[in-house]
Amino acid sequence: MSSTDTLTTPVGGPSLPQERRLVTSIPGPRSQALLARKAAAVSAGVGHTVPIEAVAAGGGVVVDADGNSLIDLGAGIAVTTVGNAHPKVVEAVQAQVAQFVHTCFTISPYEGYVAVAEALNRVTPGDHAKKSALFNSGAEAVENAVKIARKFTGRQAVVAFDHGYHGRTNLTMGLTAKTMPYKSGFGPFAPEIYRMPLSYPYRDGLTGAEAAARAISMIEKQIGADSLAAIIIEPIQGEGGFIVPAEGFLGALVDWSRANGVVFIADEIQTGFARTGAMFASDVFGIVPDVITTAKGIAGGMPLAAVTGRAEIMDASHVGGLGGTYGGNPVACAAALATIEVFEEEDLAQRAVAVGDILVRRLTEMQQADPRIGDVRGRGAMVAAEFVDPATGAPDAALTSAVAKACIAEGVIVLTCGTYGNVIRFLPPLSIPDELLEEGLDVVAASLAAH
Ligand code: PLZ
Repeated sequence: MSSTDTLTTPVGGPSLPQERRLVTSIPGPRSQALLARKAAAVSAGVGHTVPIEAVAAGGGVVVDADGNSLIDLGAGIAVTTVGNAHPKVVEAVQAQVAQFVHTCFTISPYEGYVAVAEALNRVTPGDHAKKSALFNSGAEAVENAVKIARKFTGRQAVVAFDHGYHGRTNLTMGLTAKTMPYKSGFGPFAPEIYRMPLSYPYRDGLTGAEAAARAISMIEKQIGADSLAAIIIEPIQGEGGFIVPAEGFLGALVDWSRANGVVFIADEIQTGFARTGAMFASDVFGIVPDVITTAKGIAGGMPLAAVTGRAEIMDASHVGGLGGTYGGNPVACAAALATIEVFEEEDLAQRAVAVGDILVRRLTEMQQADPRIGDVRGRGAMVAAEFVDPATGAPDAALTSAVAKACIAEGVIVLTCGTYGNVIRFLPPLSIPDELLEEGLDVVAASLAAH
């Protein structure tokens, strides 16, 4: 018997009441029962942030099995940007499921995959000829972007950055900077990965040009452009702490890459699809990457990822060199086509700007009242607060975690991030009503004041 049998079946999507509602403490009894089963059945390595049994979600809320309705300021880590169970996505998925669910695109091609590739080639930055390939997860897209860049250049080295996050597979663990929890004990890691210092204005005090010159000088000294296949970087570091590089940093890296035949890969898996107030963060910074990796927001919650890049780079791989059983699954493609339509029809990039204005205004007010917020930063609806000891500027991970836990106990889902674990990030679904966002931020302010 499922734990929701005696509850009214919850209605998903935006028709859910848009309210914070606590009818039990969190976790309530039904959620506790599921978490006990989880502990017994699911690998201990798979953690969870919010101790609930989710049964419905939409607009700006996640509803649990006990009847609690939590304000969602995390969108499943920047995935349900158009909103959970968006009606157009649901309709497209249902229609595709009824038609066919799988052929394997590399066995019998179908239209949805090609249409998603066409859409990606159109909406990604730059007006050069582009091609795409589809995969299942962000990490898989990153792996393939590196394969593609190596094949195209005939070179092997890859540069990643401090605070970077690119996934949990072997190659992407190697690209990811932070050891706990992502890498510790899981090595050995892939060779020919070199890590360079980032631009982190709050902590390094460098201009973008200075930070880029530092990284480029190290690349030239330690690797040499003629050995370097690709530079991979998130335009704004996500898991690493929502770090916005100083003006000019990314542009200088792109220019250097282009002058040296190095493929510049923008990992827009977290920043992509309207999150930062433009379709892609590269647009916000005025850069045109050679290759871009996307996932998360691309398909309204269905698993899909992509590599999109200059046609000559994407065509360098031999036939059969790229693929996978499920990559570009028809149901995920149908969801992506509906999602991309929603982004454009509802002008969600503008909505991200409006959500970002609320986030920055409220967090800046909190910062003025409390010097333990050292920095408020972000672009669009990708905004974070960094918590520090005001006397020394040292990261305060304990405060960060206590505030985040208190928010969740009060029915507001917030996520933390950062190399030092001292950042609370805000990346709500863009379908969240303004009043609910404001109420969520009231809870954040109260939680901070109480600690
Ligand atoms: N690149 C920039 O943000 C995924 C990771 C959550 P997958 N970020 C969330 C966790 O703890 O596993 C991410 C990202 C960037 C790559 C990835 C990897 O995407 O779809 O999780 O493989």
